[in-house]
Amino acid sequence: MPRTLITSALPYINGIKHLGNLAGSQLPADVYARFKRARGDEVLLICATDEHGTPAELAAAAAGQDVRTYCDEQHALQKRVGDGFGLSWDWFGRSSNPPNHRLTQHFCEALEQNGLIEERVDRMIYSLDDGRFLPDRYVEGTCPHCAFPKARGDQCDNCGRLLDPMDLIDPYSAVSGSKNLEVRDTRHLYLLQSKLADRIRAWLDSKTDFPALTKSIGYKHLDEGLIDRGITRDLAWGVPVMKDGAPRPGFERKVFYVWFDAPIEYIGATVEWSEATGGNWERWWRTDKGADEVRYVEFMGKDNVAFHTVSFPATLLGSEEPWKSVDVLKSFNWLNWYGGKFSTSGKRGVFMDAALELLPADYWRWYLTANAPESADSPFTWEQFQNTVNSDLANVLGNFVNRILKFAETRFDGVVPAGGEPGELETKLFKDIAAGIEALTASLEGMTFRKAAQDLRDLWVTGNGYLTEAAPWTVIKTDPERAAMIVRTGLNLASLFGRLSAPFIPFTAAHIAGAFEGDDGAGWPQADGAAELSRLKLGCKVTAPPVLFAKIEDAQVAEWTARFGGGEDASA
Ligand code: B3M
Ligand code: ZN
Repeated sequence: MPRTLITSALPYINGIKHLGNLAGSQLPADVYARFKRARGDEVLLICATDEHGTPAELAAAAAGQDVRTYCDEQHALQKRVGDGFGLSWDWFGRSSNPPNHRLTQHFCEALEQNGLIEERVDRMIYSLDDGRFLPDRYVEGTCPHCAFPKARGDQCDNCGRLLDPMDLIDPYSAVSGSKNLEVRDTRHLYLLQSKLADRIRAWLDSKTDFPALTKSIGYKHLDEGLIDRGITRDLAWGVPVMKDGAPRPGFERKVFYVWFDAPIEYIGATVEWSEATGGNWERWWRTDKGADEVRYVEFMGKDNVAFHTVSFPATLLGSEEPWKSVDVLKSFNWLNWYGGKFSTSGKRGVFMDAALELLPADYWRWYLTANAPESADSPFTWEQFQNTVNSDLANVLGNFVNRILKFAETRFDGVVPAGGEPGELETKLFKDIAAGIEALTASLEGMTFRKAAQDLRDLWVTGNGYLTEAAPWTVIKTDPERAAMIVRTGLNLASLFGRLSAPFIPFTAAHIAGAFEGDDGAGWPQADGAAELSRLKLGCKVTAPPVLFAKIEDAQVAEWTARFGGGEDASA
């Protein structure tokens, strides 16, 4: 059985994610995982909260909580919302858990043994008013590359460049706003990435299945020249820096940098899963223990790609140990909020918890997959959301399923009827459906999600067209045998649509499967129309499900626009 390991960007702990985060990482990971499971792969879908670093400390301070309590609560919250969206994680771990601590310390040790770690004395920004160093996001200022006035110490949100806090022009403390800063000496561990540049490039060259966007980001960073990277910070919350089983002298009040330990949590979370379920994490991660047979796929927004094509490979390669690395890294552009950006800090846009209060998960899942920001940034608008939901889900899929099941209930005693033989219309339908299944399967295998949604929608449209043309409600008056044939085909189409739709809209797919007695909706259909459209047992009981999708009314759009904002903040 093929084995597929699937991960996504690990959501930061500092608050519920917005729909833009979901669209480019956790949702496609789940769609792909559900598809691969249906195809019979052994799948491990791993996610976790990324809990260390300055964002966690700052958010906890803002919430008036100690960091651990804050992280406990936020982790539970993110888990609940993820479950609500149907994200079918095999494990949702925490980077603050012991396995990640152990692994992070282990990697540093291995890197040091290989001559890739050096202690250096750094000049770092110290805030006299805050009485502390200001690493990463603790300091903000003007970006030296694009002059954006609110660049964070680790990265500029405007131009995407990775920064060193010392690069910022006119820096100020993110905690207090104080500009009363000075530069002080502090000792840190450096990972000598410069020594690994050639190996990382060769590694990236070897990743022939990486999409163009991913490769271009990786090469851009390599071409800019790899500099050695500080992997420790003057912070209290994080993975302690150890040496020979004891706190490393001089590093007692320091921890590893969040971006050093966060990707290691992919492995850490798998260890957590192992410990909790009796699984075997090594056969997913150690190529000497069977992981060479794993296909590892991951999903993330473009801002995270450099860390996964350069920094994390540096950790894995530099360890000289047989770790599995990613085979396909599918990256996404931005889903924008109208013309501007979703923003966690600016609270602009719809967040996952609020979305679920408005409408069931499948409405969002469908929209976000059908409009995935794959080839370019793409905007979320309420109007487009309404349009997509109403035309695809309510008018096409929902209407089809309801129409055929109601008709079978009222005119065929609520069973799959026997009688009749396929005619010309069915022969054509079988061919179209086979071609459609083949296209959809290829799109999902290729992780082109917009195209996959388009393929699925085309299949629904084909089914609707067939039913309209075959018109069983007219035929039944003159030719009941023929009507039975059409209804049987229509019911099989509905059941087929349930299975094909399951990766995208799993809750709805379960409702559809529930309409057919003895149908578990599992498995992935073959590209064989005749076979797939005669699957249901003759005489099997069918029950029309409640209306699958309610149309979104203009009044709702008006209300949501007023509540969440829309076009008016396009330039914000
Ligand atoms: N937590 C970034 C983010 O939430 C980061 C991803 C980590 S992946 C190891 O956008
Ligand atoms: Zn910038």
